[in-house]
Amino acid sequence: MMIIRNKEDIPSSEITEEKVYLDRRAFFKKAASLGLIVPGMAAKLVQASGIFGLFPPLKPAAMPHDPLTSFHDITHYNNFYEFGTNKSDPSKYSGALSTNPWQVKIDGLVRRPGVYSVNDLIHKYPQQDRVYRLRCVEAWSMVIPWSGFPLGSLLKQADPLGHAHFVEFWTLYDPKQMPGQRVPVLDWPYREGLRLDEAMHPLTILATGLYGKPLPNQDGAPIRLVVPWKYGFKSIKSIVRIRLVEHMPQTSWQMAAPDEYGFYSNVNPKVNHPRWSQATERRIGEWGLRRTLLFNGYANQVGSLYSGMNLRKNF
Ligand SMILES: Nc1nc2c(c(=O)[nH]1)N[C@H]1C(S)=C(S)[C@@H](COP(=O)(O)O)O[C@H]1N2
Ligand SMILES: [Mo]
Repeated sequence: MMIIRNKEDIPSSEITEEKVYLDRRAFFKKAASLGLIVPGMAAKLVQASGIFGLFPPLKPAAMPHDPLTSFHDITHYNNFYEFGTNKSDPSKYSGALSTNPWQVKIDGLVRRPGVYSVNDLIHKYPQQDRVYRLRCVEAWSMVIPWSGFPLGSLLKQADPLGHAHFVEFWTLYDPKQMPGQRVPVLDWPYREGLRLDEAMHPLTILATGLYGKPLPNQDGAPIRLVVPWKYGFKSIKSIVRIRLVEHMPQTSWQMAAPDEYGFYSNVNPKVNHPRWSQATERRIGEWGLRRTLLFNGYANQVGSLYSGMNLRKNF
């Protein structure tokens, strides 16, 4: 398949750090081969080396030609609590979820509410390929070749009313098919929300595939949100309802722990999770750590959405 990358993704100033990074990696590889460090130590050493200035700074999380995370990792290291809370649960237990046919309702403060089958949406809106980083709040990340279409296309079709300021999303609720919903780890169904301008932003997509294949169940089949500048939990999976509302909606993670998971949840290396740092991240499939960038590296495109806002208060 053809993978289109957004050239504006990464400022060219960051390209030069590649060699520096490779040199540092070679150093650690050598040290490891000599038995000087063991794998568990690596991340801590890399982090400490940056702090004490012994080695060049960490490679930033966003690089122009970041290798894609493997299909295997993207489909075997998942968060999808409807199928269990371990990373390996979704690949084991989501296979029985029936995703075709599947309907998505769009309603609330719109002039043209509707119910669409996912098959129709795929035909109606040209599918685009987008390589986006997905940065989980747990400080790991992946680079995923999604396919899908801008959420804004569907919202424009629904035609929001003037007092629609937020968009609310619901995952399917069906404890028979989603055994994780029999356990009250979250307030089911999983719910998420965006401000209308965030939802209309061209980077925000409804994904229906990855690696040129239909979306695997564990990644949110048949249709899921992807908001590349926000922590992964905003990117709600297996959506059945999209509702336009006037006021900021409650989200499942906010209801579970409001001091840990804010409504905005923009990737921000300066605002730590209360229990761990957000300054660095582990790229799945890589050794060591990367330095996390504001808005996951998409600041040029989305920074203006938040001008004048206090991002510590609105975390
Ligand atoms: N319905 C639903 N959507 C969800 C989740 C979930 O548990 N349920 N987990 C979120 C979290 S925490 C992350 S990091 C991403 C993970 O997406 P992936 O498994 O495709 O990498 O999905 C998000 N969407
Ligand atoms: Mo996450």
